[in-house]
Amino acid sequence: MAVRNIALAVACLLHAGVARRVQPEIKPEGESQQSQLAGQVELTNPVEKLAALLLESNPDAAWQARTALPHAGLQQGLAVNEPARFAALGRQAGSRQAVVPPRTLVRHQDVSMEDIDTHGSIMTLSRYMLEQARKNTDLQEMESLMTSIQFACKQIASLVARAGIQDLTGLQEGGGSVNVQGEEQKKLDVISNTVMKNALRYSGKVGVVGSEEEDAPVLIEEAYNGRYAAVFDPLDGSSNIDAAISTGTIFGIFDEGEDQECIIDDMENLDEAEMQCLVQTLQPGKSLVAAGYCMYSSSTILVMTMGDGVNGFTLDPQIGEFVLTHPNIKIPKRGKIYSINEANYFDWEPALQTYVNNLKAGKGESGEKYSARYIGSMVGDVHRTLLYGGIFGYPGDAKNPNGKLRLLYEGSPMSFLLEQAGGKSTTGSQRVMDIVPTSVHQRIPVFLGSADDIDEVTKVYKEAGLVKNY
Ligand code: AHM
Ligand code: MG
Repeated sequence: MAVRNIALAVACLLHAGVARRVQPEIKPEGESQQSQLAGQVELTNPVEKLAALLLESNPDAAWQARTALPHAGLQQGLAVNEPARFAALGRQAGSRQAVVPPRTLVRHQDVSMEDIDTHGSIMTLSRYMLEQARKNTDLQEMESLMTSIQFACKQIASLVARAGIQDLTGLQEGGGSVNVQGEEQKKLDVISNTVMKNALRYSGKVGVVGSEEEDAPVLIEEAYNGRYAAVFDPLDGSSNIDAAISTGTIFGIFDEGEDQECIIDDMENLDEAEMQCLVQTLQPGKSLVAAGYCMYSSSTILVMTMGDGVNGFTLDPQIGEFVLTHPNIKIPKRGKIYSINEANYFDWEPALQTYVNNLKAGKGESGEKYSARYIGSMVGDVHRTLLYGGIFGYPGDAKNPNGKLRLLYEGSPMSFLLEQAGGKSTTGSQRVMDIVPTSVHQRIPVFLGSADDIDEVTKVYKEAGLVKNY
């Protein structure tokens, strides 16, 4: 804790931008290190003096603080100041520096930051949204909405991380709590749903929400009502929770405008007409104005699109902010990984069996032998597919002709992201983004991934006559 406090104090002081830094000249070996500081470093600024005091009062903690500092600018600040400070303490500053090279911000490989001008500093999600809203005033309300969504993601990330400690693993009510789709709810399914719903409600920007854990769309009360409709899966892949494996929140945002209004007497007892009205507010994927996911894994990563490309932000636990780490994500045109639950193999169509067998044997279109990766958490599997390329699928089969994934809050938002990253998404015979939902929890088969991989599977379906419109 002490280390962390010093790290923060030093970071704040050096980041304040008022400390005048004088690069000390390291003299030849043998000369007194003490005299270097006395002769070469002026400490005129009170902030700089305070920083020096902090370093002198606990040098070991200060060294650890430096290694813990998250960002390049702060690292450099310390790097400039340290040699003289540690020289003053009779330490070998040079050798320490060699051990702890300044870190740089991790960025997604192969993409430039040209489109996103960070002016050399950290681009947080909040700042990114502010800048988007400044450029396009239509996005001002979206900015508020994203503030609420990122807050919910932070809360859920914290709950997921502490689930094993705080007795949040296992089934809701010890078992027997089943959602409208007949699935047993986990404790965290229910809590995450409440977190997400409240965040959206109090954003004041959402009129209706559709969630995997709600039987019917929920109308937000008038006091908070806003122009957007939000659909979400609060904790996708929650069957993995008890084993501390990746999970995620998926969200999609539709712009209903000011006109659409459903008059509901009693939310608990919707009649058919009220239900239809609410369902009509939910639209095909191509009408989404924003979509994304938060992945709770070794890092918490929020990946989103507002229809102009895909950006990924990693939660920096030291400052509690999502930081742009994956600007302008583009999925490779062709991958070498397939991600599918092969336990369903014997229920698949023969054409699909042959397609997967060919990938394994290196007899597909690319001629490459594919690897298999399957987490069983759509967010994790899609995130990897987005970064590495390949194909993720949950096809229909003999037991479940429409597959498992839900159109509104799984298929559509993920398809929007994939398409925005240069990939594709299909049921096998129909673009997922074109499908108009007929019910909130409608299931559809999904294949999504690299453009060439999706084209290949689409061809397989077409040649086998597996054409179906949803
Ligand atoms: P969930 O929303 O109930 O968690 O179910 C969706 C999940 C997806 O994350 C994942 O792709 C799929 O179910 C895995 O299903 P299976 O265990 O049948 O492979
Ligand atoms: Mg789900």
